[in-house]
Amino acid sequence: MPETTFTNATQVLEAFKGIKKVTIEEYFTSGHRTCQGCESALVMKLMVKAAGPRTIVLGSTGCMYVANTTYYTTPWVVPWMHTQLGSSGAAALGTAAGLKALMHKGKMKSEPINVIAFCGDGGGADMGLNGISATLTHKEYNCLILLYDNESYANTDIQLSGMTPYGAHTTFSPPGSVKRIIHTRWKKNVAGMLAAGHTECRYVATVCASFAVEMMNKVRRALTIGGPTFIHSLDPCPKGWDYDPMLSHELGELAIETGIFPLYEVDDGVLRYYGKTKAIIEGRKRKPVREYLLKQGRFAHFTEEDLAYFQAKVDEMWDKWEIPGVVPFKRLEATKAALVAK
Ligand SMILES: Cc1ncc(C[n+]2csc(CCOP(=O)(O)OP(=O)(O)O)c2C)c(N)n1
Ligand code: SF4
Repeated sequence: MPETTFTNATQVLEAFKGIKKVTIEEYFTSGHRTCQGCESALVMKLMVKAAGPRTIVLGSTGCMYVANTTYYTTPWVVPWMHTQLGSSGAAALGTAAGLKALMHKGKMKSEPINVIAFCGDGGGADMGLNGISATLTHKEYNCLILLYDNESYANTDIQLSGMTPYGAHTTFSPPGSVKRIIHTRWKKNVAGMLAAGHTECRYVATVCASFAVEMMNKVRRALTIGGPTFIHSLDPCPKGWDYDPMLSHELGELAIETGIFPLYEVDDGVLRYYGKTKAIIEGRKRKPVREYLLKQGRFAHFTEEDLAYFQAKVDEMWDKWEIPGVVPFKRLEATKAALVAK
């Protein structure tokens, strides 16, 4: 076997200390055809800017594949590959394993290369959840899976997914005069589920591009800490959520300020809340969910009763969950007392 210097090391990407320290180079540029105000496109741009040039990006089918690679045009400056709708986990793991094998055998220069696979909420939280779960158990491979969550199967015309919020109007859940609320399921808690269920995965985080530096730094941390890691990004989508594209940034902020989408990371088993979520934990009042919901046409049919139900579910997440916004179980008082007594 040829000599090799392979170490399985990751790139060391220090956190950007403020917006002025963010690098100027872009690796997701012009040439895409996403909607005006598309936050998922911004997530792609920030994600790869944070990762830098020695990065391979893989993407499952969805808006970020279709709108970004149409008729021989592409905004990607780094190597990029499309993978099947439910396959972001397998693509990430396979690519990381392939690079590792080639470098180990001396068939490729040994250097840390970032592998990032992205998926939409349909591709990641529904169809590809099993593959992501499997990947997060393979701690010997360095790869990041980023789920960009626009809360619908957007590319095929806004069908509801397991991440669509309660009551939202989608092409599969149009409100009618007889039945107003068609979609009655509550959104999955994917980041919490993956963090709690994969104890050897060293990094799971939630992000929102309205808080761009924080978002890029979480990507940098995930790639630096290594092993398979996971980030969930909430992305306002003007087409699917039905609002004026200029409100994308504001809606991202409101999702955090109302407490609907908590920002946190689980880093080597330690949970840290971020930004306005941290402020809420420390006592800041959450904004009422109606300030977020009523800016979006997909909730235009909501009555006071629907708003109250939504608010109560979010309140429950903050007031009753064992770890607010992350872990929903409640321990029995007797169990808590027994643990304290030990
Ligand atoms: C196995 C499979 N089923 C269905 C499709 C059709 N399809 C293409 S994109 C897409 C929507 C994907 O939704 P999501 O993952 O949420 O990404 P988004 O379009 O919202 O960016 C669907 C259903 C497909 N490409 N492959
Ligand atoms: S439908 Fe939504 S996610 Fe898709 S390109 Fe348009 S704004 Fe972006």
